[in-house]
Amino acid sequence: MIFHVISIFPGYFDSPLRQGVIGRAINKGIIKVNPVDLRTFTSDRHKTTDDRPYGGGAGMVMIPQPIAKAILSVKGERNDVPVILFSPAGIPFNHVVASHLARKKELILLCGRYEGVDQRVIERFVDMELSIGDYVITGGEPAALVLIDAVGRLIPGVLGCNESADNDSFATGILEHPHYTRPRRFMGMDVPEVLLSGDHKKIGEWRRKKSIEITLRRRPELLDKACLSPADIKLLDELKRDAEAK
Ligand code: 4H3
Repeated sequence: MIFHVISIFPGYFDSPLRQGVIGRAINKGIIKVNPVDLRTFTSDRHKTTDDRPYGGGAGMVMIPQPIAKAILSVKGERNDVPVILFSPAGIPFNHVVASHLARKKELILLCGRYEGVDQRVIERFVDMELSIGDYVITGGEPAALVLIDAVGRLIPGVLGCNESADNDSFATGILEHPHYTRPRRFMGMDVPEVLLSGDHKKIGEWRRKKSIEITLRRRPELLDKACLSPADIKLLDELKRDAEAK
């Protein structure tokens, strides 16, 4: 999979993409990130990418021509490379969106700066506006990194089989159970006994219970859409009853 990233700061992506699981996937050639320097598509000697907003007001707006040229140069003759813009006004980026995007062969990620990009670029070229959360950041670049990581790790071969995405929060529809490793006792706190028992049926049940418990407490709205077994629903009813009793 190829992520083309259009930005005025193409160097922004260098170090983060050399690290960890995603760095390894790039080295192995499973995914590729192609930073596209927006300034190479400008046509004045100052390499201008922004201008003052029509209608007045604070801040600058990204001018349309270099963005259009950059997108067209990446697309070439192809008509099937989705263009994604990061914006607080986008649809929420989540696991469902990530897993759809993980099926594409190439994506073009457009990173805005300043107040944003000229609306006509969005109308003509952008297929999807995505938001990574309800806050404003100074440019789309961190959002592009979030998308590359979240989508990249879903691509076959990126995670080893010991790090499979199948049990992730959101793949299962609920939050993950807590994790423990050595030492058995840390600052007076013991690892829950059941995890030392070697009884994998009991361990599985305990983890499922903890997952449902933490989801009920922190993100109850996730339970409405989660895929729950009859045993899960019984557990959930008990937890709700306990909570009311208190
Ligand atoms: C995306 C982009 C927040 C998000 C963003 C988000 C800067 C877009 C500028 C850049 C515009 C102002 N902020 N929540 N900021 O995903 O180009 O909106």
